[in-house]
Amino acid sequence: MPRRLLERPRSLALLVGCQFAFVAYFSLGGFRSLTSLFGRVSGPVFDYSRTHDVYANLSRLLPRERAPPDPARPLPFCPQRSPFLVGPLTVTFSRVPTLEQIQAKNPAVQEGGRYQPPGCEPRSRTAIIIPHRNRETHLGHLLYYLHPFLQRQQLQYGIYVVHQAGNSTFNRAKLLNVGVKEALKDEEWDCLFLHDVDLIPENDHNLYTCDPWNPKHVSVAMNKFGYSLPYPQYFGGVSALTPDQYMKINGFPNEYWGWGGEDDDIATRVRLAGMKIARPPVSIGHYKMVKHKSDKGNEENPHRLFDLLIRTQRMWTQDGMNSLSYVLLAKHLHPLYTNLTVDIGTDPRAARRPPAPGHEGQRHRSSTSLFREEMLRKPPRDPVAWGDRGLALTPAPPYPGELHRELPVPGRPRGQAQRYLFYL
Ligand code: UD2
Ligand code: MN
Repeated sequence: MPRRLLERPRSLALLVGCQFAFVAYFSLGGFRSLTSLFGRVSGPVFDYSRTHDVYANLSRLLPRERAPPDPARPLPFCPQRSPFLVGPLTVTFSRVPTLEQIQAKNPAVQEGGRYQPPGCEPRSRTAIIIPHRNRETHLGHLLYYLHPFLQRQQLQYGIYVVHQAGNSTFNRAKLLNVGVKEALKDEEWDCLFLHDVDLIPENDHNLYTCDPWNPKHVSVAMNKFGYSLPYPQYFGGVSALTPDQYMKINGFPNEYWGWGGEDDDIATRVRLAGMKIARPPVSIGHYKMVKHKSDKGNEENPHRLFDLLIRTQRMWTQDGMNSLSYVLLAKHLHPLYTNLTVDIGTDPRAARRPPAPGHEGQRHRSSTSLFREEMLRKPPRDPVAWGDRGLALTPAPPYPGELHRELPVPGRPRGQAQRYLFYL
């Protein structure tokens, strides 16, 4: 019977086909690898119902009594995989820690928010760059979680907060360019993490290191989007580039004032510079966003879709690091971070609007000189003085339901549907 089967050409072809499929299936690593071929990298499985304290066993990381380092004998490299990782982390926003409390819990962090693992040579020197204005509470949460998170990963790191001075329209991408430029003056960082102030990583296997070949989009699974990627080109939240990759895309655009569009521009730059977007598996890139309303001074950018994004193709080589101009008003080494207060100018499109009453006589002066005068009259809120205000122990913030998983609906309706349409 089998012999007769094999004699029929159709059965034989079927048999060979099955065999081929079988071999292909296993050589590709079974079902999981097949799905990853189609872009659905789920990665290792974690149980997020069993989370760990981000400070658990942190004292094991403290330097032990030992002989002073011998410069002739270099330290061994830190292990490929830090032995201090615990996986899913408990993240809650029920109380805002004071800066003093965070400092006390992180005795190994040095001035300027710097850290270096004791006893081994780190595998990455990572600068975390945070665009900021008027989000002191969020910054308190982020510092509380980020410091022990990074120490667990045995990285050398520094945290930079780039504070936009004044009240003119916010410009996230330009602040990030400033942060990169200033951070690279301090140190030869291997990796630049561009980090929203309100996103807290929920798994310490999400390594704050760069992909050597491609810019990495890191916040792939946020509670805000039901722990999945909202659309394939999405690049918002947290991303990581080596300085080389950053320069290859000419940095981020400087011309996106107000909310939205700049992240899509960056994704397009990556493609135009001949690179791809790398991502950690969805099961690792978990983030919790502190719930917030939209900010005054960061209203949705009305030009973001048509005027600006469509011009990316032409403009990305001209608008970016090579056209960046700003005035650094102050640099302060705070115990938990380096604060850069910066005048990045104002939206030129806003300047074309009729002047506000009472400013007619000043029209001939540049917005920057006016801005500087305003700054000198009323110095920017100094985050160093938060100790007894913004970050002091507070009434529990009003984030009802914050511990619950959100529905896979964008947190805010503004523009999300349009964002989808742009890429469809
Ligand atoms: C989304 C993206 C963000 C960016 C933005 C559009 C997520 C998680 N993040 O954020 O990366 O693309 O859309 O511009 O999808 N900020 C201040 N003060 C302000 C305004 C903004 O500090 O007054 C900073 C802060 O770091 C904040 C970030 O800018 O996290 C993004 O602004 P957002 O949080 O208001 O916008 P969101 O959550 O829609
Ligand atoms: Mn946000």
